[in-house]
Amino acid sequence: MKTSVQACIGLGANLGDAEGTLRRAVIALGQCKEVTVRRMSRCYRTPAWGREDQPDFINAAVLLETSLSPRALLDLLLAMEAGFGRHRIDGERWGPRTLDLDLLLYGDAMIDEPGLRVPHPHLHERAFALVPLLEVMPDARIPGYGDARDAVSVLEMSNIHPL
Ligand code: PH2
Ligand code: MG
Ligand code: MG
Repeated sequence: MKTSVQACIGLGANLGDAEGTLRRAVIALGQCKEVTVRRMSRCYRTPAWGREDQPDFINAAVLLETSLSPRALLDLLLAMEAGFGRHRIDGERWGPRTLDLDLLLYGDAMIDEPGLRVPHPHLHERAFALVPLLEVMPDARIPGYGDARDAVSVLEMSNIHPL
């Protein structure tokens, strides 16, 4: 039997039909034979973090099981972003996008390689990622940090609204 690992993906979008895009992206993920989607969180409206001169985001998270390596899963996520019309702009950080799929957690792995950092390096400071993550994985631990619940407890959450 192939070993499978639990991974968590954070989804975000703030261009076009953001909620529809997130839902279609989860369906597309589940159609990949190496991926089983176990749970999807609600979709949340969240204020833009990091760069505030852009529309609110819709964010969600999914818990999945996969036999893909972290690198292969990342490549799948990047290919899906492109398939949903995401055009990366050289040097642009935290800008508006049609779809962002971030690998938040991959089992209890800690990875720091070019283009691939797990847990996601900003996870513990982003309520828009932690709130949906905790919905699909209430006991989530962030390797190298601690409990996701502790991370979210010190963040502003009043502006994270389920749709
Ligand atoms: N993603 C970013 C930057 N800022 N803000 C919110 N609310 N949601 C996001 O998904 C998001 C963001 C970069 O990936
Ligand atoms: Mg992101
Ligand atoms: Mg990303």
